[in-house]
Amino acid sequence: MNPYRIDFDLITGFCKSGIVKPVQRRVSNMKTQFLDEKAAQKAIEDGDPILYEFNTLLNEEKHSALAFGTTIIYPGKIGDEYYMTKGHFHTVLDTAEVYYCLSGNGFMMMETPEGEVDIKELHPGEAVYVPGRWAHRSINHGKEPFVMFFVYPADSGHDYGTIETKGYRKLVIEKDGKPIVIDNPNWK
Ligand code: M6P
Ligand code: ZN
Repeated sequence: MNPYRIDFDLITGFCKSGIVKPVQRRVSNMKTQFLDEKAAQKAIEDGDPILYEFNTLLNEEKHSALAFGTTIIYPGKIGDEYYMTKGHFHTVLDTAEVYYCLSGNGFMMMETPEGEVDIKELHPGEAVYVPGRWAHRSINHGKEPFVMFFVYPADSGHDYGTIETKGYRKLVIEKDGKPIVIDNPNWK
């Protein structure tokens, strides 16, 4: 392809020129992922809020290319659990990803198939390197949208099935006004 230029806002993460349209994910798109399924059902009935949006600014989808874009996770909770992304492994498991926090703050929750778990908090100006083999989910425990720029090898692919079936080993919930990490009682 030819060299390519695209704009995005450094605070909101959206493409101001409108060339790229965001993809939105709502509670109904990941109902079974929340600990409190009744609270998830109620949120769906009460208007099915958008949990997060992402802008794929480019995905050339060929080996040796890069895909990049922005993710916006809104503030809020389902029960005591913060709004978060579905999370995924890469289909080509050993492919990495970089996330750079533009605004807001939140966590990157990561785990390997072998059961190692790591969580990194991100503030504006901080980046996290997610090595190959680590599943990754973004969680907004703040009061503002949590906005990140991401880049990964374009042929990595998204494996959602593993997380949908097994869940994450750890969850982040709010207790006494603060985020805490707990074992996921529904993990299979
Ligand atoms: C990040 C990137 C995207 C991903 C998006 C939404 O921005 O990793 O590739 O699609 O998050 O997360 P998920 O795919 O887990 O819903
Ligand atoms: Zn990824």
